[in-house]
Amino acid sequence: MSEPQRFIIDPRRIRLLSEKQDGQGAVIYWMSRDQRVRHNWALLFARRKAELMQQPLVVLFTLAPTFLQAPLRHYDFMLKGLREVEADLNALNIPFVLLQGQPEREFPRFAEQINAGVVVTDFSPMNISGSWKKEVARQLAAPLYEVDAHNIVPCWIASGKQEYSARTLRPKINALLGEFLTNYPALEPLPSPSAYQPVDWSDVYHNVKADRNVPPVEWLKPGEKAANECLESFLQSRLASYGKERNDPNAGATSHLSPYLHFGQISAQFIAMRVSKSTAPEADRKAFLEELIVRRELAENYCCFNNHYDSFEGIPAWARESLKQHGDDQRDYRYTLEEFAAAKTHEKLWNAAQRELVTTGVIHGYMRMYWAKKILEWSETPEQAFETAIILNDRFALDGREPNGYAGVAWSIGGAHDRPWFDRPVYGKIRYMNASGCARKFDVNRYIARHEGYAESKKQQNLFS
Ligand code: FO1
Repeated sequence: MSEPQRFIIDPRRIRLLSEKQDGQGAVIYWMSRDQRVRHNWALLFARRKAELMQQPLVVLFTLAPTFLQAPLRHYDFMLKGLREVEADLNALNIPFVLLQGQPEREFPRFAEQINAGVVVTDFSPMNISGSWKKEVARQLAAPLYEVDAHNIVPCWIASGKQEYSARTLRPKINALLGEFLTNYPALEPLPSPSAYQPVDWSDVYHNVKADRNVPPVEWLKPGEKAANECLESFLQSRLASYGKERNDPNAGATSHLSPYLHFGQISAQFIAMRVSKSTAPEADRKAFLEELIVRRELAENYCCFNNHYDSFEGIPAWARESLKQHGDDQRDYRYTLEEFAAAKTHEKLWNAAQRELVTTGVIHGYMRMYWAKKILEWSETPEQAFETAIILNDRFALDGREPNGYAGVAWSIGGAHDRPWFDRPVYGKIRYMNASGCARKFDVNRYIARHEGYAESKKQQNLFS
């Protein structure tokens, strides 16, 4: 095809992280956040670069020995997904290399070995990802391009600053959706297979040091193929009731897509395209797209423009002040991290939510807010509550270590993206939630019964090795 007809990637989706010129050498796609082959703008850009420069293309993943204390549950889900990535890439004659060790050390060494001319990576607003890239960009002879393959409207295009709430970000997103919510071009195969060795996966599994006390979940199959099957089943049987049932944890109305989104095993843009074209009622599609696009990009914005997204000091000043004023209020109950983790509070509803999190690796969106607010109410200090909620969410939730989780805790405990409410003990001006509020929304006894069995059926394993 002639040049003008060939697909182009919107240049606003790409930013250069180092002031270096493209060199004459291999193109590397350093895959990190978007661990998929289809619908991946970073991979499409790297493929395009390789074609324009007539250079080889290599996809590379750097497996850190530990990653923010992620346990086996997460490494298992991720590694099974990466095995599929390797197979799907090889079917396109695109080599996949997995480097084990600290990325900022191993990656530059590899790039030099193969004389990389250009390096492309995918966008993440996480601090750990930012520090890896800063160090790698400094060492590389080749330029480091970052492509936002995770968001529909690129994070830095949607807004150049931390947004106050969904109300202020929504119009900025909606004004640009028409330009960015598009179909993807196909990923062209390379003309011939490469000489790279396949990954030795048994060696990789042997070297992973992740904590085995949080075992893999059985109910959700990892990988790009399973992610797409999960999307199709959601479109067929759950989207049409999403609007009214999404706040009922008993309804099973959720998409189950957040673990796949966290590991980038499916594209939010592809999901949005499928939902927009589905025959489900307008109200249900709108409700789901609000969560998938506006709420998710609000969380990306929070992490991108607030370095303290994972701590109490990142929350709005009005909330910090208000919570500090109530720091000495009488707490009716106080629990330690271990008691929270073992679901050993006085309240059955909260314990059921914690058991859902520990056993299934997901916690229903509505319950996650309630769950976090009670940690605020029953912790010694708001700072300790914030830390406890982050530790528990990142340890057990399959979509932990993700902007949605950090922004969710910051909203529940720290009033981020929310407004001040009338003052009350312990909470100060933070919005209050209680069990009777839940009971008005759904059958709490049914929810409790569904998650009762956990504590008895399994011996209380040590949840913190
Ligand atoms: N990304 C990587 O590039 N290398 C890893 O070793 C890695 C481990 C990992 C473990 C648990 C988890 O939840 C995510 C993990 N990720 C890893 C993915 C990570 O979330 C993204 O790749 C970004 O780096 C940060 O958003």
